[in-house]
Amino acid sequence: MKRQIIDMIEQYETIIIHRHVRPDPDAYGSQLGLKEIIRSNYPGKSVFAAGTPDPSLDYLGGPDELPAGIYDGALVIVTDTANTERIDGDRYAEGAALLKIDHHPDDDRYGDLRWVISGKSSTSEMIYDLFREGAESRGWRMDAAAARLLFAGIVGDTGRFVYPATTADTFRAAADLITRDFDRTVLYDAMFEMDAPLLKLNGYIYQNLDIDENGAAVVTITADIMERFGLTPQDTAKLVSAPGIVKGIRAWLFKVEEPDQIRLRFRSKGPVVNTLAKQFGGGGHAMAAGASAKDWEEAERAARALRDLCRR
Ligand SMILES: [Mn+2]
Repeated sequence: MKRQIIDMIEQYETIIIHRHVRPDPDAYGSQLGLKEIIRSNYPGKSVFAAGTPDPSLDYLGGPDELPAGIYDGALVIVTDTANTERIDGDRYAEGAALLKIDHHPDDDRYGDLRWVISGKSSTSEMIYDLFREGAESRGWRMDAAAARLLFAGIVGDTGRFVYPATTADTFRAAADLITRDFDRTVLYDAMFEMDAPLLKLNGYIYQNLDIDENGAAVVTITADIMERFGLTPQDTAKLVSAPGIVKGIRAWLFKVEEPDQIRLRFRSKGPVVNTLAKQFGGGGHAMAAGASAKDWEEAERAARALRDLCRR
């Protein structure tokens, strides 16, 4: 598969790389890291990063202006994005070929070619593996800028090497990346000054994930918890997809305390959850939906309904 991807990259003069909306360091790291690797090893190619800039990730770089007509005959690569609805930039299908590189479950099998390793720590680690293949078969080199990006993506998606998807291969990739000439201290400052509270909440979510034998999981985030971490209910929305990486999980519910209601966010990797959301006065997509409950009792009913749904 990696050889096939490298062949594909070599075939195209113009390559446009997309990632998901509401980006995180792995989205930026895999997108911009891959761009940097291709650009530095094939100086003749035009390589672009698509998407909306996210100021909180400026320390990693940002997307490019896309010239008119740039998609004609181009290879489009989408990194770290499980389904087409989450792709940032709606022109992703306008190229000559579409390639998906991702580590989430392959529920939305989009693209002419897909390289998906569900359960891998990060897409950035996959880009590192692709680089190794390129280094062996084509003599690819990696500069410090690319190493810094991939390292940031791995650190971000593993919660600093804590989450269970962190393997010996992840550490081997990181071990190689840190031998390249970038300043980790400066990178850490930029990464963790910004989102230390979110990382703490992320850790809290993994530790308190109430998952049953049918793969139904419930996360409860009270006002107390948010106050302890210095976060708002809106901040918690950034983490709603996080449990998707947990082994055996099929569908989950985030219950988030707001001033006058409990926000319910349903996510799924199989069971259709928007019907549940509708039962509680909300709606949304089959795999991502939301509603609100007037009190904790109603929120608990939603949790029971989710567990019932996964039992079927
Ligand atoms: Mn990721």
